[in-house]
Parts: sequence; C-alpha cells; structure tokens
Amino acid sequence: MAFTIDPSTYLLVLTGAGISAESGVPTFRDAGGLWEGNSVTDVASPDGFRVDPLLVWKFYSQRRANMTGVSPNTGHRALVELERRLGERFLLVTQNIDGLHAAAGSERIIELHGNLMRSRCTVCDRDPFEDRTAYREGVAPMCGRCKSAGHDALLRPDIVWFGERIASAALARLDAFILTAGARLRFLAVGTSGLVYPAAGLVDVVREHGGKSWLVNAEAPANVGRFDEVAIGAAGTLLPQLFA
Ligand code: BV8
Repeated sequence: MAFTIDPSTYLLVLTGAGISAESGVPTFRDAGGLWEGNSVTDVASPDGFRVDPLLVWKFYSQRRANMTGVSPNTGHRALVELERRLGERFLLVTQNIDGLHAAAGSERIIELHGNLMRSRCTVCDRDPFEDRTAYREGVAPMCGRCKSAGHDALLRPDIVWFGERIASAALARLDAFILTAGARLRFLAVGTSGLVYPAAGLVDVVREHGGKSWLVNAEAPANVGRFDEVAIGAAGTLLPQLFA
C-alpha cells in the first residue's frame, strides 16, 4: 500500500460518517443509515426547517441523545497521532458533526458542516453556543436574548444544511493549506461516500495542485476512480497501520 509520507509531506485528511461508524454512530447512506426513514429535505435543509422546525429539532435532538456514551475509536485516535507527528503540515477537515475528532484530541480541525452540540439563533447575531440539549418532542427552543428584547426567535442547530453555504473562514483555511502544500500535498479521504459537495470535490482540487489522493473506505464509493491509491476496509483497522 503506497501511502508514503516523508518530511516534506503536507497531509490533508477528509473524514465522513464512516470513521464514526465503529463508535456506533449511524452513517447516512449505509443500510440502516440516517437517510432511511428521514427525508433529507425535510430534516436537513432550510426549507424543511421553515416548514416544520419541530420535525427538524426532533431529528437533531435524537442524534444528540444518541451521542450519550459514544466515544472516539482507533480511527479517530490514529489521526490524532498523525497530527502530532506532522504538526502544521497536517490538517483535518471533517464532514461529521459528532465532535468525536475533537474528543479524541484532534486540534488542527475544520468542522465543515458544523457541530451537533451547538445551537444558534435564527434572528440575532449572538455567537453559536454549546447546546447539548436533546429537546423533548414538540419543543422548539427559543432564543433567550431575543425574548428579553421582546420578540420570539427560534434557535436552530449550528449545522450546514443542504443548500446552505459552508463557512467562508473554513474554505479560506482549506485553500491556504492546499496552496502552501502545492505538489507536496497528500490527500487522504476516510469513510465518505464522496457524494456531497464541496467536500467531494477536494480530491479534484488536490489533483489540480499536483498532489496525490488516497482513500480508506469500507467499500468503493462512486468517486473511487479519482483516487491514486485505495485501501478497502474499516478505518479503525486500517488507519493505525497506514503510517506505522
Ligand atoms: C453548498 C448536515 C453552495 C449535517 C450535510 C456542487 C458544489 C456545491 C454544492 C453542490 C454541488 N452539487 C450539488 C450541491 C448541493 C449539495 C450537494 O452536494 N448535494 C449532493 C447530495 C449532490 N451541497 C450543498 O448543499 C452544500 N452547500 O455547497 O452550497 C451554495 C452556493 C451558493 C448559495 C448557496 C449555497 C452543503 C453540504 C452540507 C450538507 N449537510 N449534513 C448533518 O445532518 O450531518 S451533508 C451529510 O452528508 C453529512 O454532513 C455527511 O457527513 C455528508 C456526507 O456523507 P458521508 O459522510 O460521506 O456519509 P455516507 O453515509 O454518505 O458514507 C459513509 C461512507 O463510509 C460509506 O462510503 C461507507 O462505505 C463508509 N464506511 C462505513 N463504515 C466504515 C466506512 N468506511 C471506513 N470504515 C468504516 N468502519
């Protein structure tokens, strides 16, 4: 398996739901995944939230409740070790909102799609804040600051839904790392079906900059042909061996 890094390597890692699967967190598109029984547009889009905020809060409250007692696995920890070895030549960008990379000790991390354990107001400009509350069914949380200012405003999960922009600071940080690395860039995608943009486009951006792309995934995803090296298997097993 020619996933070799050397003292000049800049390593960009992209993770998806597959890296948290061995921690017991359901993925989206595997059998039994989150998109079974839930319509993506109803529960993960701004239109869905506008139409039925209670349904959306039920979906995310259930996912918050399901995170109780869930801990990072050997795959998350292998990436922490890589970060320790490479320092500023390492950057992790995750599509996951489960917070498990930070819980494992990753620090150089971009949460591209936000974080399940944060909420923000749909009206005022208060900063997103930590909110682990799994709201009871039928309860849509309201903003306390707006309430004291005399009007009602719904809170929402601090998450990027379909059709919503990725935070510009996150994209800028990604671009800066890729530009600094140039042809020294190695891109490792782990546990993602490669269907959601702009994350799914990173493999092409890396190629444009002369970098090499590697994939660790339980099965070959649709974009498997765009990777230079592919290792099929469980992240929790393969990642610790990859750069040993
Ligand atoms: C945007 C919410 C632009 C949080 C999510 C081109 C460019 C830009 C946008 C688009 C574009 N084309 C289409 C779009 C629109 C859209 C999109 O990509 N649609 C797709 C479906 C075609 N993109 C967007 O809307 C993005 N916004 O760019 O806006 C814009 C411009 C102007 C004005 C306005 C807007 C926003 C995308 C973010 C959407 N939010 N989630 C949440 O609820 O979690 S995406 C959702 O899918 C999750 O975040 C998830 O992380 C993500 C990707 O899924 P995966 O992580 O890959 O998980 P999946 O289950 O699919 O796959 C798991 C894989 O793991 C499998 O392959 C499996 O085999 C493997 N696996 C399983 N177990 C293991 C394993 N591998 C290893 N080990 C194991 N043990």
